[in-house]
Amino acid sequence: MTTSLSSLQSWIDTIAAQTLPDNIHWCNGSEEEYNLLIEKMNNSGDLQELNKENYPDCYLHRSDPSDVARVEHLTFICTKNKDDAGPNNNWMAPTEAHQKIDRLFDGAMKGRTMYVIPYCMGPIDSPYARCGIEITDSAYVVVNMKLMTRMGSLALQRIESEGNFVKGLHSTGELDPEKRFIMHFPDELTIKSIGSGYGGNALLGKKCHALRIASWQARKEGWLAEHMLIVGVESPQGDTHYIACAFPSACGKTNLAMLIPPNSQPGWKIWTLGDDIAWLHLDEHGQMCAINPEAGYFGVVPGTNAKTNKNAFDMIKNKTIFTNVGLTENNEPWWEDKDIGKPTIDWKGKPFDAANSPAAHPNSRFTVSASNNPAYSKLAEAPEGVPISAIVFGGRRKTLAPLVYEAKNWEHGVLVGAGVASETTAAATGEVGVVRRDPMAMKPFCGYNFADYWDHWLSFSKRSSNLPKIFHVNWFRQNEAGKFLWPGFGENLRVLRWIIDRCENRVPAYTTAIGNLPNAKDIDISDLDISSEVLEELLSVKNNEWLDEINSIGEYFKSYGDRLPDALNQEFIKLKAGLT
Ligand code: GTP
Ligand code: SPV
Ligand code: MN
Repeated sequence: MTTSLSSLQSWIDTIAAQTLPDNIHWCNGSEEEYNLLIEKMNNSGDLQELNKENYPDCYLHRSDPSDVARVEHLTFICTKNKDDAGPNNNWMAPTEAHQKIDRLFDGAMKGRTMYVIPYCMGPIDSPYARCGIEITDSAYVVVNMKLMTRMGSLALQRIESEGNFVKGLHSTGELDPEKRFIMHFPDELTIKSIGSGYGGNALLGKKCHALRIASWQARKEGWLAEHMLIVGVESPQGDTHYIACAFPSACGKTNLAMLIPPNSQPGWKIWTLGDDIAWLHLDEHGQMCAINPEAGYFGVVPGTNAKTNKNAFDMIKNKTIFTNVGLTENNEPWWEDKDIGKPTIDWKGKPFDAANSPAAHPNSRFTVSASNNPAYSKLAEAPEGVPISAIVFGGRRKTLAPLVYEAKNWEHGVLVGAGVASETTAAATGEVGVVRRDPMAMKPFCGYNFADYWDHWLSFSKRSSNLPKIFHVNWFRQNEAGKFLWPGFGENLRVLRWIIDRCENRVPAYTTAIGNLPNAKDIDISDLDISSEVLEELLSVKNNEWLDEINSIGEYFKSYGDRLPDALNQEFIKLKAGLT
């Protein structure tokens, strides 16, 4: 297969002449193609077939041990002006960046196959969907893209009729951290990534396209590309509210999107629309609507079990690719807190020794099609998306942030989002557990200056008078012994219910300096092993602690200088005044 689109054909020809692959494979996205590539990788050792009886069509991939997470320090936004990338991004001038990375691509695909992957982010017939082509020399990337996106002939047809697409060039190169770069050229709608085979660095449709490039396009075109799950919450009466939540990496998006209501909440149902990325638009009535640009999940494996997330646990029992998990003696995948079986082999393929390393890497992942999810919403395929009632920000905070609070209005909500901080996790290389500012959970993913991004967020209140309400949650408060105060997982439904009650004006709230909090009686804790003191603690706001927080936000905002939107600064001044 080649293409009728000459700009696409000439780009492919140029890249082939530069990278010198042995052959070129245009991906059509068929099941036969998927199966052939899986077989090829199983033969070459890139994949290992898992226990056929209990894990049919499941495979283990072990990545290079130095290549197990996103690499934020090697990720660049290459705009003409440095200030357009902002202090939130690493920047390199486009000419220099091209030169630097092109040298690494010269001859990089010698002896390899170059795969051309046409993909569509979003339902194929959605006006909000956007397409791209990823060129890669990794068959692992191809099969992951097949599970994660609408990939193949239909996407190519759409690209040919639209005439434009995001260009993504990827090679695993030498897997040498010294020769690894993930570069974005928003003006050229181009991504170049070399030296890593890991998810967010290599599956270019995901963070590189659907967040970094898309956030840039979204600003120009008046929409939002966000690191958010989308979940439908259906009440026993049968009405459904859709909620979009931005939590940083490994802070609970997949789990909340697939939540199983506990027995104490009869009649409630949860529908998954998306678990990682949402594209938000205003419709002609000013209603904010969301589509999920993805079609599958690249989820954190450790911690998944029948108690925390039975949907996910069952979903990954067939046609799943596991990356960097351990193995049991009967060749089943194993990870920390799996609760069944024992590991004998660790993620590096060595005999398991608890003293040495966990069996599964803390950032080990599953890749699975959304069609495996028993709670997958039919509306996830709706071209117009679903109406959003609430936007929820959150972070992983041992202290300070209450279980839930509501912003006073849109502008205040933008400040709540801009002020998000969270402990770092294993999803990116670097130290884990350090609190850092992660506005809107987009620190690693916003393709332009955060100051301009906040301004873009603020602009929505001029365009609509019925925007979603904005909230903040924290599932991760701990006591002095390091135990989580809130049970989390399925029980988070109780907090979603309060959020919906607020959206429907069904319950009052009490006003504090930081926003509106639930009265304790309005959070249902029936059947929970939680004392009223602990609930009080979870719902308390300590002004002196918040003053330290707000001062730290103020310091952070200073790095954006004059570009910080005045309306955000005004909200900040109001909040600070309320605390003193
Ligand atoms: P990315 O895919 O990296 O964007 O992560 P994510 O935000 O989808 O996070 P995920 O749902 O995979 O959860 C990450 C980790 O947090 C897992 O180890 C979960 O078990 C744990 N976790 C998720 N929800 C909760 C919760 O409500 N409470 C607690 N204590 N842990 C949770
Ligand atoms: C994240 O780190 O937020 C992920 C995994 O969802 S990755 O695809 O690597 O970005
Ligand atoms: Mn993510």
